Amino acid sequence: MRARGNILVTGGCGFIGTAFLHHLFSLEEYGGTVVNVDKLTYAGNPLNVEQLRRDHGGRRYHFYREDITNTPKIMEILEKHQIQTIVHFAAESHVDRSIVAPTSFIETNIMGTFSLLEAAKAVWANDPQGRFHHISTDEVFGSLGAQGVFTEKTPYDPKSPYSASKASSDHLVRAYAHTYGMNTTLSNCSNNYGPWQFPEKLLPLMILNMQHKKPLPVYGDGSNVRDWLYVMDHVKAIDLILTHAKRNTTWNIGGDCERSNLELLSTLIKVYASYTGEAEEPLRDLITFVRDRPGHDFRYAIDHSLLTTEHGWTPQVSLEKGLWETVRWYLENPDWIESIKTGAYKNWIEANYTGR
Ligand code: NAD
Ligand code: TDX
Repeated sequence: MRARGNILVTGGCGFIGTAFLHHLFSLEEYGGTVVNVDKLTYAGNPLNVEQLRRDHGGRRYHFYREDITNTPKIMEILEKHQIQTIVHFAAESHVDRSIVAPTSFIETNIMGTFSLLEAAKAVWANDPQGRFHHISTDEVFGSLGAQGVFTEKTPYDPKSPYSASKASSDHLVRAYAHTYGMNTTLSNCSNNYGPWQFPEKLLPLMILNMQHKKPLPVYGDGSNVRDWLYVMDHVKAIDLILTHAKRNTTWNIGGDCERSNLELLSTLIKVYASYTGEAEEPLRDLITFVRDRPGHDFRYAIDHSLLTTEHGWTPQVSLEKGLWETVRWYLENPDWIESIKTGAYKNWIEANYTGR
């Protein structure tokens, strides 16, 4: 087993980064230092990790409000905290935003990853153990028809500004391993869902709209297919890769849970109605078909058999159980939702984090 050592997490105030930080601090056998570097864009909410800050802040947990494109600052952090592992989540992550305003996707996803690689290359020049794990998406493989699956060998064919920027960052990571001998690993995962996801993404958006009896906007005819994975299953797979995978390897991670958007919504409505005790029919009546996303990828499907065969990982949380937990979390955390709606968490950031 490879020791994790001290870990730098980028984007730890976002959806999956938050889940990963909570996972790390739940591990009895891990006692290392964890540093969270996050620029706190609209998607980064420090309330997600406030409990970790209270319990471990200034000791095992450190936070820097910083842009990953700031190479000298990242080098300073890597040296100061003697980081042995980087887990790189930070990104612009929403496809719709990338269609409307792609610039920040190029800056963060491409230039930001380049900057991190440069910083790690410089600081780890004499340390072949330093591991750079890059978090990527199945969207780099493009769009499938009704048949077929993405394997680790599927050629890249990204279709949106988001997926093109992620594909570019994947290529940079592999190029740094090949050219400079850097110790890297990379994972391409399917659609995640669970607590802390910013409510621009399909599932939290639908849950909150159901709560307020607002229309449930389905793009096109709702036949597009995604493979859904509960976020805590994803972060366990990442940790397994950090601790067990050989250097310069790539891993697909998926949920064995392909659903069309309409099928997913139908299950969500069932779970939501059962949780709240409401009737399903009035919720179904909220479904509204809207203009399709431009260039909308039709289907993603992930073959994760390599990770299963080599390291025994499989998704543990069923869709029904995961959706139940997700509905529960969004309905039981109105303060979190309110902080986003009112922008109050941004004021809190300015009061607490500016200049630190
Ligand atoms: P998110 O949008 O919820 O969070 C992104 C985080 O990165 C935020 O906290 C934000 O403040 C931070 N960030 C953005 N730009 C930054 C910058 N320049 N410097 C420092 N921090 C910055 O995203 P997510 O859904 O948690 O996704 C995390 C990673 O996982 C991304 O790389 C994404 O491509 C990948 N991924 C996501 C999914 C999914 O379903 N959400 C699936 C597969 C892969
Ligand atoms: O209102 C909506 N209505 C709708 O029909 C929204 C927001 C989405 N959709 C559709 C589009 C997709 O087919 O639902 C599906 C899921 O949409 P998103 O939640 O926007 O996710 P997706 O575009 O599939 O990308 C997600 O998974 C892969 C993440 O946002 C990416 O960061 C990740 O890489």
